[in-house]
Amino acid sequence: MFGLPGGHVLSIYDGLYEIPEISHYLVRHEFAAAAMAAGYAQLTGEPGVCVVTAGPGCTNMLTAIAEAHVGCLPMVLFAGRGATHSAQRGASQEVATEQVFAPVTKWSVRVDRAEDVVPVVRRAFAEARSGRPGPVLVDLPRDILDGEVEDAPYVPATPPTHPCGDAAAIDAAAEALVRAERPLIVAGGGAIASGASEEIRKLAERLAAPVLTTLAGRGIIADDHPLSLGGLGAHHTRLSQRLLLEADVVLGLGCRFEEMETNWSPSAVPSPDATYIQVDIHAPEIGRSVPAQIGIVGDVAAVAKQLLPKVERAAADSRRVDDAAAELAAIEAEFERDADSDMRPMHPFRPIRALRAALPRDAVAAIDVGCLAQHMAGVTPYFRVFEPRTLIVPSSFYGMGFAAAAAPAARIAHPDRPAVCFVGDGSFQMVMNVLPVAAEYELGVTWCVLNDNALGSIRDTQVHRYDERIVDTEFTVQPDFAVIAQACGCHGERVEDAADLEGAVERALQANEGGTPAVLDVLVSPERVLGSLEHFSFYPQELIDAARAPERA
Ligand SMILES: Cc1ncc(C[n+]2csc(CCOP(=O)(O)OP(=O)(O)O)c2C)c(N)n1
Ligand SMILES: [Mg+2]
Repeated sequence: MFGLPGGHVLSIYDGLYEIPEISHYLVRHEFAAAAMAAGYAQLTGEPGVCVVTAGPGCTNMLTAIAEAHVGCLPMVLFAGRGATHSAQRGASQEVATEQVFAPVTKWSVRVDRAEDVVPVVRRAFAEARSGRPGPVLVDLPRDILDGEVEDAPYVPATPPTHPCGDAAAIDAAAEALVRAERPLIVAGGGAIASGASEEIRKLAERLAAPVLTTLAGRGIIADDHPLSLGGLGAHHTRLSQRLLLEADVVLGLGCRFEEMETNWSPSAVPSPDATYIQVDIHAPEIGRSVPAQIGIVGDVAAVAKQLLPKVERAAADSRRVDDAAAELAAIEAEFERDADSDMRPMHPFRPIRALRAALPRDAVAAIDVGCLAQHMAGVTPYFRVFEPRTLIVPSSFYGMGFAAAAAPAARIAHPDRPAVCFVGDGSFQMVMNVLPVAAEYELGVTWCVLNDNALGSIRDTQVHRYDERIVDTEFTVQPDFAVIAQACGCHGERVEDAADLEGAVERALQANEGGTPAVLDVLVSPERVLGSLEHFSFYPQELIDAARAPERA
């Protein structure tokens, strides 16, 4: 449970006094409570829970809740509010929070009778986890919280079901896949939510189909599996882009092809000539972004299990995979070359490579927004991800600081695994108040701040689209992040020289092992990768063409 008390919810906190089995993490800003709860949900699949007070305590969570809503992360949020008898009279901290949160939650409910508290809470957990998961807000007036209810036996919330797909649609999909010459699987956050790792790997192997993952889908197949071949949109490589455009049958598993991934531009979505099979647990999602020829409403793992015996006869052609391996190796070699360069400030690939090398396969990574963090650490093969539920990422809401504020939850979800967060200097400054929280609870994570002294993604657009007319995207005063870290009880180091990187990473991870969080403030150059340029429609075509020029390849 993550939260920060206020007068309206003291009854809940008083209850916690007697229930030591419930761990409560006190944050310094409610945004971090919601971000950590969402991060916990992303890493475990179980609802993250928040307790916040009325009005501002509740609205402070809004941005992180919207992120969880867009990212389909289960959460239950308990918020206080004024007593029922003072409603509508302008009482202190009264605002219609159940309405404020309605568009960004699966269910937003105000409880007006003490007898309803227990059934509503039970339903809140069922609702948060069922079907397409999401956040639920339970608004609790102060007098209801102070009231008495009759003791009732504990009845757990009904666990989620895993619906199968329609039999005729499954047959049609299997037939298309068996006939396909160049099948492709695209897996997203829905595949992670359904725990479909094993089934997707088997399907891919049986079909010899490359697997592309959205950012939220990363880890569904290990990035060193020969069929794990990259991402989409801002996270694509020339290989993954080619595979997507050449595919004759695309099997989309819990992915949306939404704007952040594709801009819905013809160069980034399945070819209109391809057969697109879309599997999603949420019926209105079918065909929403890209028209699907075959839509299957169901749980990804359940549907994949239905498909598996029916694609037994698929003629697996491994030549495509061998070619892809050679192309991936070439991309990897370019990455190594950039990471090796002795440019100063250093190339951002350098710290990304150093951290991956120092971390075990099952380490947790949180990847924040911005060019340097998300568009670099988010791309295979620059930062490889090997297991599902080892990644905290924003969804298409794309709020700065979400992953950085959520990062300490990594050590709560997976206490025995190291955790790193890649974050831009602009985004980190939005949420630095999470440092004392991590220190207080000995949540040993490392924030690697990729510091280009700018809101680089936006500055970059001013350079390329607005004729270098830079307005308010560079910082004149930049805090010393290492000193701030130390002042908050964390380990902190600034790294200016690439030669110092390995030592600094080692010291940070060592501090983490002892429960001390760490900040590495790494001064990096404002580099961009081809994928991130090409993705955004606002870059001029000449620039994209230049970046694609053969000398880069
Ligand atoms: C809350 C929020 N405000 C503004 C934006 C728009 N935005 C996207 S990336 C970015 C710059 C991020 O800067 P930084 O964290 O330093 O990363 P960089 O792009 O420099 O790598 C901004 C302002 C956003 N996504 N979220
Ligand atoms: Mg920056």
